[in-house]
Amino acid sequence: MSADVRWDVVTGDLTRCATDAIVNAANSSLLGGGGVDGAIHRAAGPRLLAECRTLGGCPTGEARITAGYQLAARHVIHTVGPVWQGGGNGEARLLASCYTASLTLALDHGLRTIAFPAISTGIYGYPKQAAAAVAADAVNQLLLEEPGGFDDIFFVCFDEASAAIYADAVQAVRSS
Ligand code: AR6
Repeated sequence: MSADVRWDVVTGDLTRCATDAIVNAANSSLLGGGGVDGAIHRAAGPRLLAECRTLGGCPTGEARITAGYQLAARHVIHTVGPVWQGGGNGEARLLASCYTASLTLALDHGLRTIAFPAISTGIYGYPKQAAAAVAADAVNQLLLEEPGGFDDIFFVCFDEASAAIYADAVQAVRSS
């Protein structure tokens, strides 16, 4: 991993992160939903939905960018995680792609501080330990390819138990 980037796992509310971008665990309509998606739309205000309507949706594993409107974050990167179906339907590849596509979009826009939620681990049912391992590996790979591309990357978990799982996964790739 590049020594230049700070990569931390924190417990808290993603909608309060004052980063260049927060990543939304959206659905393929990009028109809002429950979980962190609903919280982001509530905090950003109705102009976020208006911009999302112009995007025409987003396939699973890809990412799209909007402004952050009333959020502390300047931008929202919307990505669509896979629904957990037991692991045999390309879930890991698609989840890794969410992280890679989000960071690539951030790089394209010169965004250097990015906060991620635990994509797919809520309503979409992805087991947290498996999701954390995929997330950490995908971010680590991208950081190896783009050293110096970012200042801060945060994994923001809603509860301490999830944060411990993501922290273990980050530690595992850091020490590998
Ligand atoms: N800050 C940080 N993490 C949060 C927050 C928050 N404010 N709120 C929830 N989480 P989910 P998914 C955590 O369900 O599984 C929506 O309806 C939560 O504890 O938000 O990718 C979309 O429109 C969990 O660990 O996203 C899609 O239809 C993690 O965020 C669907 O849900 C992700 O949970 C996407 O499901």
